[in-house]
Amino acid sequence: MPFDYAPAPESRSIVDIKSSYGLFIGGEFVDGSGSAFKSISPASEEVLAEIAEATADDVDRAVRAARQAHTRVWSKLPGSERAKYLYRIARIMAERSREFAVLESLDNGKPIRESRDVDLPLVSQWFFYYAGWADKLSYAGLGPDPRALGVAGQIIPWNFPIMMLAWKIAPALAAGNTVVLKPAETTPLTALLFAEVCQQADLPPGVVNIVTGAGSTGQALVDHADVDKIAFTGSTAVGKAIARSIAGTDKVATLELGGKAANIVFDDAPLDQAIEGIVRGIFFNQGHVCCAGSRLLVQENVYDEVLERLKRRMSTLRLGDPLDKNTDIGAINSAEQLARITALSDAGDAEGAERWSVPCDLPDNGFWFAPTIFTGVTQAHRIAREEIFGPVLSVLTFRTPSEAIEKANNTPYGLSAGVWTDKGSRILAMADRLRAGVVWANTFNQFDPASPFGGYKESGYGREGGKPGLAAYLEGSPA
Ligand code: TAP
Repeated sequence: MPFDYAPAPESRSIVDIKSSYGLFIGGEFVDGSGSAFKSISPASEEVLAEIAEATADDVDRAVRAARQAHTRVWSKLPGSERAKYLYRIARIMAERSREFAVLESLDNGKPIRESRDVDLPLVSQWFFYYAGWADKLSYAGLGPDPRALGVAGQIIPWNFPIMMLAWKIAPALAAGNTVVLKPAETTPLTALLFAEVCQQADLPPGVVNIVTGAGSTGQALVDHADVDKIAFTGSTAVGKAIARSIAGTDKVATLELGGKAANIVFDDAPLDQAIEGIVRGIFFNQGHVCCAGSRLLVQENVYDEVLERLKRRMSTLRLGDPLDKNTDIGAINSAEQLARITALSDAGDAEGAERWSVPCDLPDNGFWFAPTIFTGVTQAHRIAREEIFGPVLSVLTFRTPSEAIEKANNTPYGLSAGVWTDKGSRILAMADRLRAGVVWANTFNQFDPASPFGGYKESGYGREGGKPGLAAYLEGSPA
């Protein structure tokens, strides 16, 4: 039984949410020409702010501002000067991290424990890391005179709004590009607060531009003739549409798309740690994680023990107010995403898998889904093949390492995988045969700016993070 905890809400008074926000173009907030939309808190459905919608004309203004800033200012600065701005942003993000964490939890629904301890620390780490690269491009094996691509159009999803912004903007600026970034429609607020950070850091106007809106705003950015690169994170369907749109143009792209990762537990694994890793793998960020360990593969002879321990551990997860410091599971990001998770889970029932959910009370308002596992899942089930992007785990079994590999690789995706075993040699052998961009061993969902991240197959192409993440913003790079 979970302990009873008194509520421990983080105060939201540190955040000053304006009633309405414009677009950030050329260093200033300006009006949008489209119809304003609302951003709500998914935990309560409270309206947080009204947001301007950028039309194709507004996107054009932003791209022109970015081009001008690139030609006149940013491309002329030595790397050491660009680094100073990036270090400044990194420091401001660290100083204002509590404010950003509260705003992120309000707008996205994720627990403050995660936005405070994972997302925001990674944001400043990303800026610090790429600041360090900015003056070393010529000595890094990236060619004798590495040149920026120019203007990057960046489109990010709602699951890690400020973290995805940092993953995109830090390497682009370090490499000498200017950017136009479109946050997701449901989570624009931290990107707009970041625009204020750009002003605070005295970043030259036009180096970073933020255009808010829905898919059509993203499409206008993709279609703009003067954008040199598209960096996209989101669904495989939209990623494919973007690849089709830019085919035959000079634009380059990195696409970071969906996943259906296998988390493989061998019978010699340290089971206490493995249980923590399974929970972290699928219930972190409500399972709204492209590299989530959404397919658990357990060796048959430890299946009963793993299942029993997993259910016991899951029963201690606390679901509720994202701003409560005791909360493990926050709100689902939107009504649409909740409907998707519900529909796929219902398909699991209909196809004969067995559902078990943590017994817990769901709040009356907002969008919620109890942490759930399905057992008796076969590889043919939709819940074993399709990305659910929610707190739902499909459990399968295996007998031999070869069977584990075969099942793990039996997916159109190839973003990540996890291996839990006592044997180092087995870890290496498995990592060699798993078709996944990232393989975690005896851990899961660990991120580091120095470590490249990206997928195979329908999980996309190109890498973010590390030196490859920088090369993706330089001329002549393969991505
Ligand atoms: P997407 O529709 O792919 O959204 C990602 C970003 O692309 C958002 O900023 C979105 O804008 C924008 N966008 C939508 N249509 C576009 C278009 N035609 N051209 C250019 N940009 C466009 O993902 P979603 O709707 O947020 O989620 C759908 C599914 O995608 C989820 O269920 C999940 O399976 C998957 N997903 C994967 C990831 C990662 S990290 N791999 C992240 C999020 C979602 P709006 O948000 O404003 O529509």
